[in-house]
Amino acid sequence: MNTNEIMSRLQAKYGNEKEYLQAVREVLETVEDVYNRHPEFEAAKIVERIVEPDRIFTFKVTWVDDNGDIQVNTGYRVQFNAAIGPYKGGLRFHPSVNLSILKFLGFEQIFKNALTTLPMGGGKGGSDFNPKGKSDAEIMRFCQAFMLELWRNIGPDTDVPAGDIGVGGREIGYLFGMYKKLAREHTGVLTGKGLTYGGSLVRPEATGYGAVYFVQHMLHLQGKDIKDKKVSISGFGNVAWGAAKKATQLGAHVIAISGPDGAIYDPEGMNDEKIAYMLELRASNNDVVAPFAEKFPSATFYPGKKAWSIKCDIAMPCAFQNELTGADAEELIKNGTWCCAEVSNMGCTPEAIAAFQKAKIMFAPGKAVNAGGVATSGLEMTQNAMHISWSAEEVDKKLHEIMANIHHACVEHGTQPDGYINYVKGANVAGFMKVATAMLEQGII
Ligand code: 2IT
Repeated sequence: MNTNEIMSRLQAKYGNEKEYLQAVREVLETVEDVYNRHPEFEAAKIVERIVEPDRIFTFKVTWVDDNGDIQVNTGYRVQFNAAIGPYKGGLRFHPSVNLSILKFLGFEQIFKNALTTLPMGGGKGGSDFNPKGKSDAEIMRFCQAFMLELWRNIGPDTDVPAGDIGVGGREIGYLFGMYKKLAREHTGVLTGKGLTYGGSLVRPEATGYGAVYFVQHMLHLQGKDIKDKKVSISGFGNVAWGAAKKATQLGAHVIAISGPDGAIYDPEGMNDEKIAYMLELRASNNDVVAPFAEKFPSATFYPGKKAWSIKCDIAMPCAFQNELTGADAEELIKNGTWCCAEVSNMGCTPEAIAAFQKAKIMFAPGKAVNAGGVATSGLEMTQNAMHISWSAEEVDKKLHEIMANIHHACVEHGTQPDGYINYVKGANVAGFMKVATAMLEQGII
């Protein structure tokens, strides 16, 4: 295969799908040399097949707001690849949601899920619905209307959605309630469920915890430890919360968080009270981080600023795709940052990744670092299928093992002749090879 040739074909067909093209290019560029050592892949047109979703559902979601006005949104589910298991991936509710974003997320999910070692294919879905400022009753009505369309296309062995930006435990509860009413089945059709109806302990924390476990492995390999390191985190949602909690538990100082309105700098770092307040802020549905500085005198709010302008050892983007640009990376490098672990999906632009790699700074991509979230969803599916529930210790132990394995796979496939570990290449090659082999063995379908 030739990445540029494939990209120009995709460009001609999907030229307006920027994020999707960006995600595909990154994977193809890094797997090209390994792929080309396998003529059987080329003969089976694995690359041409893997870049196209199996199918995409698009549907209208009509609901009534608290004023009695009718609202219309668009819902989607991208079923990208099921070579190694049922489609699996989150639902995102955010006004920016469109096909390009869901295709990039679904594509990334294929390789991330393969890295977890669990049997899950890749998928993603969501809506351009904006949860900001919506009442609880509006959220419920929207979730019910969304599921009224989606339910026919999902199932515990077909496609298992979960949360993502704008979809947390509350939304999963409303979605699950409606699914159950329509399907007349109580199954593990969604993950991220509440503990009283089939959810898994540690699932809410898993993405952030897993990310910090991954960082620990990166650091240990270089003879370092996370204790006493200064960590900057962007975002203040579920993922940022889990990362802040685990990093703080391990003795790191989380000195920055951020929101769409600006950044919080707190030289004293996080503690239990501040971490708990992150959840309160998020639950308010206002999408602002400024009140953090009103509540905690040690914290300062910088309107319109990103977390990346603050000096830190370790940067952990936990918010949005392309949130850390080339200029941000240069600023971090200038300020002495020596490790960046991408926790958001495709959180760094290609220019940012190139800058980190050029400076030989430790950098690991989202599909490896944040895989603990979907891995724990996989553990939730297993518990549901077995009709049992594991203790928090059991789940956390399995999460630890999975993150260690992912790190090992990245090192195995990404170590360069000079010793620098290209985690992007390592993650892509390890994930891709597994899916490509599964596709090959299952014939032309
Ligand atoms: O990006 C992700 O991996 C998620 N939003 C979680 C997906 C899942 O199925 O738990």
